[in-house]
Amino acid sequence: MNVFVLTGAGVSAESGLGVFRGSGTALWKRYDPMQLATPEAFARDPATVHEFYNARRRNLIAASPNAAHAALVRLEAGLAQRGGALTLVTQNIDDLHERAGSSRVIHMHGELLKARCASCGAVSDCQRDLGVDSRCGCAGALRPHVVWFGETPLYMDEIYAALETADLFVAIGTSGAVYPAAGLVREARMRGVRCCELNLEPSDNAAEFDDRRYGAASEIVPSWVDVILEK
Ligand code: BJW
Ligand code: ZN
Repeated sequence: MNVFVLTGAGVSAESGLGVFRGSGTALWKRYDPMQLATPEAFARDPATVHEFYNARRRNLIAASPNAAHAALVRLEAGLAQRGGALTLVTQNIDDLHERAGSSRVIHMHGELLKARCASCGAVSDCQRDLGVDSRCGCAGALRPHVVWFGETPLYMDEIYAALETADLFVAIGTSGAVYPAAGLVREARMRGVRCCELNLEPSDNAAEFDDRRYGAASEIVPSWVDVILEK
């Protein structure tokens, strides 16, 4: 069986990284995304945008993967043993899937521990704070390697190709509010693929899923993986 998993901020919530939408502590309740997560905001006020991502980068470096990340590592190994495969696509810019042990993670919204040169496009590892004076070898300004509103998400061809061979589509901890990620369930359905949602509460596109399980990711992802690997 080929399983396509799409994860969102909910999978890392219990690792202390926070979510974007929802209750009072959610990032986009406290900050305006248009002032922090658009290319226009970075052009207007790069220092403020760097400050926002520097704080999140420090928080990420201090965080650890949780039981949901670990369960997806077990799923990858279990599917491989049975002649299948896992495609793990994440909207998250954290590296908690990798740190848990997932071997191939497709980061469609980029990676916080990488920087990109705004001039030559070179991508480099980045564990430190960035500022307006941070420069690439070519002297171009460095920016966080993340996908902001209005920018094209990464690896879309690879993502659509993986959907072609999927037998099961699973969305974990994502609100279904941001496209094109939120449209992947519809693409999967159009191909006749069964779709399952694992979330704390119903997402904006919950009606598009055939199966739904609600609860904390650290509990429902391990128990769902048990069921899949028993089949
Ligand atoms: C738990 C839990 C627990 C909590 N256990 N679960 C109108 C219609 C359609 C589209 C558009 C439109 N107007 C504009 C657009 C386009 C726009 C868009 O979608 N806007 C919407 C807001 C309407 N999209 C774009 O601009 C994208 N680019 C684009 O469209 O290019 C054109 C194109 C299209 C198709 C192909 C090719 C090109 C780019 C989007 C970039 C998003 N960037 C961000 C910031 C990244 C950097 C950063 O981190 O700062 O990505 S925004 C933010 O949202 C981040 C996330 O990856 C993304 C999704 O959020 P996610 O992961 O779903 O988190 P939340 O917080 O929303 O939800 C958390 C969920 O977890 C909730 O459901 C909780 O219940 C759950 N949960 N605790 C389990 N313990
Ligand atoms: Zn450069």
